Amino acid sequence: MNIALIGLPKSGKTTIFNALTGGSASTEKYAPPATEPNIGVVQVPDQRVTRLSELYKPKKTIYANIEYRDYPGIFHTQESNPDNALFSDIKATEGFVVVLRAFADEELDELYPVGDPLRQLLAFEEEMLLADLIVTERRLEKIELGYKRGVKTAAIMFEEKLLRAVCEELQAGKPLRGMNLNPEEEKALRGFRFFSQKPVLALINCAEEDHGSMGEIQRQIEEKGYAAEIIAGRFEEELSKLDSEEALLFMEDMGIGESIRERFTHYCYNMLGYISFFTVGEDEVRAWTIENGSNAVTAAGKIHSDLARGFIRAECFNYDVLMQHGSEKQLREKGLFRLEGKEYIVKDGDILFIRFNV
Ligand SMILES: Nc1nc2c(ncn2[C@@H]2O[C@H](COP(=O)(O)OP(=O)(O)OP(=O)(O)O)[C@@H](O)[C@H]2O)c(=O)[nH]1
Ligand SMILES: [Mg+2]
Repeated sequence: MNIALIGLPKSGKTTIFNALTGGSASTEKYAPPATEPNIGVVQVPDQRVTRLSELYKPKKTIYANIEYRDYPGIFHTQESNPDNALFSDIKATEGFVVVLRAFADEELDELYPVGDPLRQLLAFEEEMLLADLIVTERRLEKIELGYKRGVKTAAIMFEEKLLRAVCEELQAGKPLRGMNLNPEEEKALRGFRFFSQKPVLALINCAEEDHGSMGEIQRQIEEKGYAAEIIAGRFEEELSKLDSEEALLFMEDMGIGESIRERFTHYCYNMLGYISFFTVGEDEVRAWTIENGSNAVTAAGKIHSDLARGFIRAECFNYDVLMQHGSEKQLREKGLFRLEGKEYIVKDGDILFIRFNV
């Protein structure tokens, strides 16, 4: 899973990235925009994997992980140029955490006057729409040119019609993630990796002392249809440098129940609609990530394409049931070890054994 931290300049992206990854990337106030993203991979904290590992005592325990990619402040500074190398990099990520500056800083307000968090988010979205529109219009021009040269297949005509609809949507100021697409249309658009099609979480980055009073701003953003969360970025960065007991005390003071890594894990899974399933055994206990609503074959394919190709059935039980009954042996005896076919929809916390034949 990979997630982009993006937003207008100096919104605190790198500060949050450091807090998340334990890194120490530069957050120099007057530094010009970086040219490369900071990249950090973070293990997804999951008690269930830890418990399963205690139970099965495998040689290897593998947690899921999330790659965070912290981009320099884009748009405004670099124009919405779709040829910008960073753009294609950003587009390859699965979801965007858009960091909004809600901490007061007179110098930054003067250098980068970005307005209140909701304005920042809308401005950012507008830039995404514009970048998508440029890509769409370019493609349409190419198609037109092809028509003139006699290239007019059914597939291209289908694409043209779809892109016209996309254009209309964008020109009306509507992000593409709200468009109702059938699977065929979805497939036709996938290659474009449109910005405004990505799932977005708005992250309100405020000063420590304002952490409890950002509710109204959060509500305004949610009213516009976005998921929104609040974070005190610099405070979190400082926390990440403390040992965990000390950090816990400060978190309690602030009324924060979970570490930034745990919270971000929920944010990212929710934003992307992902769930976890597990494989267990003597060799390895491992967490896997799939889209909620995926069937057993898709889950098998996550593990290895052979498992999907030769899928026969999944033997399965859920983590919670395992914990209730204590051991796999108990589950077998009580008939709770289920056999599931291809169409079975995998649930969060399922433990799967794939039977296959290739
Ligand atoms: N007061 C306060 N300052 C912050 C907070 N987060 C970031 N800053 C300051 O804002 C400035 C920019 O922070 P960065 O984390 O580098 O921001 P950025 O979004 O990565 O900046 P660019 O990558 O250049 O767009 C630094 O001087 C930070 O110390 C915060 O939560 N509170
Ligand atoms: Mg930065």
